[in-house]
Amino acid sequence: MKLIDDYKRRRRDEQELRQSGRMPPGQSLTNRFPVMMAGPIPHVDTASWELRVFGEVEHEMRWSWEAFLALPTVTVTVDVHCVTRWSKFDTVWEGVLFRDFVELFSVKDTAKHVIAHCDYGYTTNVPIEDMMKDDVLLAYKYDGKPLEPEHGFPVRTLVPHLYFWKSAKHLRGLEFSAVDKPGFWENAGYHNYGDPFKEERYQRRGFF
Ligand SMILES: Nc1nc2c(c(=O)[nH]1)N[C@H]1C(S)=C(S)[C@@H](COP(=O)(O)O)O[C@H]1N2
Ligand SMILES: [Mo]
Repeated sequence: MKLIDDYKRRRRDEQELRQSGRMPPGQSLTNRFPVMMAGPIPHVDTASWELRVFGEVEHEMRWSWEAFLALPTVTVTVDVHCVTRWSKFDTVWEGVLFRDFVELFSVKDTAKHVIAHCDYGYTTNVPIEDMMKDDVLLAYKYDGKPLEPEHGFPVRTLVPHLYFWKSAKHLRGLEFSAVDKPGFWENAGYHNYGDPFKEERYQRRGFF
């Protein structure tokens, strides 16, 4: 009967989440943690890893893993929504608050977009004002533990109010750009912004 009980509980939780307005349209609840990865899972060596900040900033900078770990962190509990229609609730992440991070190198007024650069060339673009929200992190712990390789070790961006493809795993660089640069999924027909509550899943490009 355990399976049936679990199923019933999940249906009840899901209903509650819908009624409370936390469930975006067209989504359903998962308690698992699916792995969504466009390519192979990189196994990053933190000894040679660095995070590079470049573009429209006063000081281009690089952080070694050690230097990055020395930055103050915050912990947030957030819901994440994947465009493949699963949502995961009350996920707990620890990392560097993006808004605090940018204080370290002064962003120029000309910077309007943040492009996350990852292993194997995965990129994704987010407007800079979205990155400044108070639950946007450079996250390196999930549920109190280091990120698993398949979930983005050593560091990923966490942008919970947009579809989860905007939360870039295996982060290597943050580019501050005056012009928008649609990334991997955005160029593959997904929406450029990706608000789950507006179901901004796909967009048409071109003439029609
Ligand atoms: N570097 C990188 N980051 C990525 C992806 C990817 O393929 N490569 N997939 C994105 C997508 S589509 C989703 S839904 C989430 C999934 O994160 P998870 O595998 O930890 O669930 O990561 C996003 N970040
Ligand atoms: Mo995704």
